[in-house]
Amino acid sequence: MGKDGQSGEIAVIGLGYIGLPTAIMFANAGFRVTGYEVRKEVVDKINSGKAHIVEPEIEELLARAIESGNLRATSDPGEIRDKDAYIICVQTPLRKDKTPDLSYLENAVKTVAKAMKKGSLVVIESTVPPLTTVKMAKLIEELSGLKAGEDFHMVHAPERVMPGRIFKELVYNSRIFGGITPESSEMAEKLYRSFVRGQTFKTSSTVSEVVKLMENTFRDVNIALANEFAFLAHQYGINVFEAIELANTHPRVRVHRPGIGVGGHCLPKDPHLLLWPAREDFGLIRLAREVNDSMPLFTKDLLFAALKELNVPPEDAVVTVLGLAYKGDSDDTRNSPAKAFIDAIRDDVKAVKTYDPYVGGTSGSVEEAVEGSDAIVVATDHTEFKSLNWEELGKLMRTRILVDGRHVVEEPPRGFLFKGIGRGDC
Ligand code: SAJ
Repeated sequence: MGKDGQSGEIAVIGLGYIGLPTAIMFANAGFRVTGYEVRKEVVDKINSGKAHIVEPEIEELLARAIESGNLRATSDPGEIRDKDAYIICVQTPLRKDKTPDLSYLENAVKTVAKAMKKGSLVVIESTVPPLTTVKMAKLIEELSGLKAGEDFHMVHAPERVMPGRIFKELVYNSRIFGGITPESSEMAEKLYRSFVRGQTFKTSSTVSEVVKLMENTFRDVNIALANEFAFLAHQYGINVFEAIELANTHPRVRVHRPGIGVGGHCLPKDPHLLLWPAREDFGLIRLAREVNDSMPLFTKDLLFAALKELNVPPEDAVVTVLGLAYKGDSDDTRNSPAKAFIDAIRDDVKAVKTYDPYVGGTSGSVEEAVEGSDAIVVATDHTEFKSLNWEELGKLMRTRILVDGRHVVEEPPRGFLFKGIGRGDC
């Protein structure tokens, strides 16, 4: 690493949603970056200047990084030897039993241990259970013979970016550098300030791991609270969104949004990571996960109540689901509540049709998707769905049921039997 910490050679391990944008930022900041990725087709695509993920600004920023010669991708671990810094951005998914699968991380750490040199800085950006970074430092000591904190430096530096705003948030979000030693934190902070303009904070690796998990657990628990407020709105015959809007006029209240569920690769997983190494369990965090995971079934109940009210036998019903992505204006369907909802109704209805403008393999248009349908269920808050002409679409349907799982409808459309999560007033 150059003396200013602003030049040198970096290897980024894992070129996914986080790794590729991070590699691009370091390359365009002047570092020579080698992106290591096991998926050969991804390597080839990146080296041709094409991104394999959808994200605003990525095409031009990747082209600049490749054309400058500062970024190239490889699947050959021999090409990431003796780098000044290694940035690990691999997935840490849950197994079916909700325990973390750290195999991707361990494989990445083993690859780094064999490639690194004395003095290398190793950064784990992946979201990991508390105490993982120190464990990985011990693994590197065993494999490399190097001494943690003396012969190499190690840091947990979690990302906080929101898909759709990744490049802005990589620059302007504040960042935390949790080192196994203060010197490690210092080195990482200097390295990232080559492109980070937000505030930077230094702490221990375990505090950093817990902070990242707290952020998403805080969000998941607050979404569960909003979902319980929605259940209460049905008990009291009120519109929960009107109540939330008024509650949020309080200077210190920020009630989240109720909906068909919590998807993505983070919120459904991170509370489990936070609890995993704990010696005892805690009720609130796990219960919040259960509440959020129950929302697709609550939406199914709304749909079946509507079918019953209009005497449509479920086994005769054709249901159109608008939206497969886990969140609005995204193409990402990982852990999508829409898929959980479809799985929950598939065997009980005659047919399910889908339309998502961002996701392939669905109907070509919303009209085609609703043609002859008995019910529309909105499962994603894509901007496009907020301005649909429901009365016009209703003319194409056999029965006019509309179930709003993402609060895209304010006024129930004329001629429809309308049900919405939290719409106890309808
Ligand atoms: N959701 C609700 N109600 C809400 C907010 C979200 O039902 O009020 C749902 C969304 O529809 C979606 C899921 O929750 O299905 C997750 O939504 P999200 O907006 O949290 O999106 P993520 O998971 O892509 O991003 C989160 C962010 N974390 C926080 O806002 C604390 C992001 O900053 C993190 O970087 C990201 O997780 C991550 O990678 O950890």
